[in-house]
Amino acid sequence: MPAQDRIQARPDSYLKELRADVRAGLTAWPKSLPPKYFYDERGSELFDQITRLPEYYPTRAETAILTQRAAEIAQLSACESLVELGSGTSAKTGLLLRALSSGGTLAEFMPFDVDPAVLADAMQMLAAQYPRLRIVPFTGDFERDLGAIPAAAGRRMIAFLGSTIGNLEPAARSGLYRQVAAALRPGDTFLLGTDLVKDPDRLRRAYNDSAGVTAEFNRNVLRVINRELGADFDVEEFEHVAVWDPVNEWMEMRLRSCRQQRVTITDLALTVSFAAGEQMRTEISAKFRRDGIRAELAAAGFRTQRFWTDPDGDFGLTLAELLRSDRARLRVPPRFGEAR
Ligand code: AVJ
Repeated sequence: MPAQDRIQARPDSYLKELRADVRAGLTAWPKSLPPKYFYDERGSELFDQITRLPEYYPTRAETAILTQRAAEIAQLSACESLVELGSGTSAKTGLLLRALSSGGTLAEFMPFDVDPAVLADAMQMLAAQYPRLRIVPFTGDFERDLGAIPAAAGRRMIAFLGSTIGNLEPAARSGLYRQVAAALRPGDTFLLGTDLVKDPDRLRRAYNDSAGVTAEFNRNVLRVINRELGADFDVEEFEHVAVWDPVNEWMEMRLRSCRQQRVTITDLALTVSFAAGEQMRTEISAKFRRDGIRAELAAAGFRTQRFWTDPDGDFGLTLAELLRSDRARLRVPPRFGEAR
């Protein structure tokens, strides 16, 4: 058996942050809730179902790119350590792991996810499939806990697939890229999956499927709050809404209150009112353009090495190399004679 350490990043920080986020979101106007709280066991299962819906193309498109490019990615990154952010069930990871393992360089895999249950499942599967790989699951919030990832001995690649980056607004995205850069050394690589701007009708269908799975997924955040914070959301009294914002170029999921209602969140000693028809934002899912991705990454010190899409041009996968050292990123002038 390989050494399989389990790192738990501040385990009760989840509840503490949930309380703070829910209080902030429900007392603001307009109300909002962060998307990361969709993913309890049921939420992760619902998302898994979403990835198989006919309308939800991103997972299939990204898988197609990875299938075609895995060997090239392995060769270009030549990494010994792979960190996957928001790894979920690690389904797509299999493609990368196979390519990186047969390339012979990979020694360590760190799946990083908010949901420990999903990690435990993935762990079991991967440990059986890759007996020589050191698997170190990491429960945490990728917006906050990347600093806790131990440094790698050799070359590292951080993968952030599925366009989960699109859940963040531009300022938060650049914060994340900087954290990713800080967990890498120059020459290390960042593999980023991004859904691309396309026909709004297709986007709206992808986020409002005919089987109603996305609606259940959206409402699941209310179930999580009911259970974790002793709230009494009447889940059926909130309706799923998905809108395309053409200015920000992102899809927005909202929950619309079907009637005037009051909700009590016992653990917060908080009661909030919803007007009939009031909409609360639960997720943004930004859609990207090639040049925008390149520019965002460049601002954090990355040089785009490759940009691939699926044959339909629906989804983008970028492999970028970290150029600048910490010293340069922190705007510390180089010492005399030091290369920049
Ligand atoms: C897992 C964040 C990439 O934004 O498309 C799916 C989540 N939301 N359907 C996305 C989601 C609605 C998904 N991500």
